Amino acid sequence: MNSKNKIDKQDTILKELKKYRNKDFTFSSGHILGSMCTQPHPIAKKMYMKFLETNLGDPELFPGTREIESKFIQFISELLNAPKNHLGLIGSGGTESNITAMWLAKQLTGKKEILVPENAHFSFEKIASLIDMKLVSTPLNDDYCVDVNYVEEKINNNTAAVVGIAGSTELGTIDPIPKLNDICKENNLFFHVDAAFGGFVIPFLKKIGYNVPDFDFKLKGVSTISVDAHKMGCSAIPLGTLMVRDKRWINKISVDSHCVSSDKQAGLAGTRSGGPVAAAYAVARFLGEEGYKKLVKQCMNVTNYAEDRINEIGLCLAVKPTMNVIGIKLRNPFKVVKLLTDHGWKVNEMKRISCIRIVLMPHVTRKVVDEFIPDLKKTCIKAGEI
Ligand code: 0PR
Repeated sequence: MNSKNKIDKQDTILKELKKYRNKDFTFSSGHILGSMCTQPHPIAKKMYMKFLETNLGDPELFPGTREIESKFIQFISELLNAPKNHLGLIGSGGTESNITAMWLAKQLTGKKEILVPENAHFSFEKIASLIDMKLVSTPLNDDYCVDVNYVEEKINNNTAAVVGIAGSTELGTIDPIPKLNDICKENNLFFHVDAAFGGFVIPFLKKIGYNVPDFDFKLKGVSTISVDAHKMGCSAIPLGTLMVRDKRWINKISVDSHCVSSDKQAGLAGTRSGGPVAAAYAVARFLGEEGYKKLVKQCMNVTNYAEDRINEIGLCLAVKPTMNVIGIKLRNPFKVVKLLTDHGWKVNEMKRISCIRIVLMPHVTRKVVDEFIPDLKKTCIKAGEI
């Protein structure tokens, strides 16, 4: 093929793909209101491209990228007050981190029951079937946080792990992690904190003066924590981190890796791109503590503004927001979601709690809220909600 033909062919393919891409919603439009992701920071986009060919599954080929990975893990370890002996595993997101954490708990304890709050992400359902563990669901209180009395009651000799959620998928609520920590310490249990969403919010909420509970390794009973940079870390998909308190535990989920340059490989993935890792590290370096504090503050201001506007039109929130997630209680959320989609807005239905969820990610500004509220009102009147 000559070069003119090559260019023509590329143009044709590009046009074809663009046609499909144009069917997508975009974060930049502001119309995605229900997603826990956002537009990647500009530096993330640049770095992702630069590291496209790197493979962290073969670290000797890419020692520089491996160093970036270590530096990013160091950043997360400081964010979460990890002890010196910690270890970080980078994967594709909260699902992979939760699977890995429960796999580790099963291997360390030889037991199979996981005490999981009713508000846990559905990734735990995958774990149950994938690695043959049994989920024991623990009920919530009126504040949509787990009832620790039930957790205590359900602990038994088969318990492999207790899970607490720091930033729930549906409402952004934080379970009473310090109390769960005490229970786990007392009973010598593996304690996993799912902070896939909250990990990049709670530390900064604390730093700007919000009264939120401790959720990290400062609590000595916390064994592992999931935190995702592709959510409030504002980096590119896919980037999840599982932080492990004691690096010696990792042998339990490692295998000999005969054909790549490392002796052993831990975790689920083999070949994995350094692109998202370079992107996440670049964002962390660029924003730093001050940048994330500013971002979280901005998201909370928009959340509080949206909360007032939603109340003004006569709708009720499931619970006062702890972070930048709002749940609006509705009789028929499915209908409202459908009508809002007709108006070009994407919000998510939270089936378990009869809500629609709005996540005030950085791309959701006050201006977006001002445009959304009249449509929400119209829609809810039509659906008979107000
Ligand atoms: N843990 C928690 C607390 C979560 O909220 C999520 C995802 C996960 C684990 C799983 O993370 P991954 O999806 O990265 O594996 N929560 C969002 C949800 O299910 C994910 C999401 C993101 C959904 C963007 C929609 C969307 O547009 O709602």
